Amino acid sequence: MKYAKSLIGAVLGASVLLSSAVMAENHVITAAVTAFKPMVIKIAPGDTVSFENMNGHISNTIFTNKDHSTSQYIPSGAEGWTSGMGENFTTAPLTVEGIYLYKCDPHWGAGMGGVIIVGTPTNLDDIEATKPKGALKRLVKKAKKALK
Ligand SMILES: [Cu+2]
Repeated sequence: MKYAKSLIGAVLGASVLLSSAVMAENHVITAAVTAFKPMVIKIAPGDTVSFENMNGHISNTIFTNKDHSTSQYIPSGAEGWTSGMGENFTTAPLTVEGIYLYKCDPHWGAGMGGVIIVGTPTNLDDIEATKPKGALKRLVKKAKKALK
């Protein structure tokens, strides 16, 4: 009986692992001239995001401030990314829930950036507390609109 119980446990455990692996999705964002499409996506924790048509573009979560310091607008405990120039890039599974802002360095002046919302937007208040300006402010506005 003890053996049967542990066997059932093992089978259940394996099926939970399997279903979460099967359920993780990959979402595609396409670079188009000076925009990422779609600009805002909502995904589930554990999903991945692929950037395509990236010739001439970068996907980067590291933002440079006026004083040359850097900021990331991602949930605490999450890992950001910087793709290579022109690289069709796929993120690691985004497991930490919250809002991830990223931009394209060569076209950030034209406002080329995007928003990935993973599960619950845990860090929206943190991002707003930084009083984002310009293109960054626009990204936050788009994120809030998507959350309504
Ligand atoms: Cu670009």
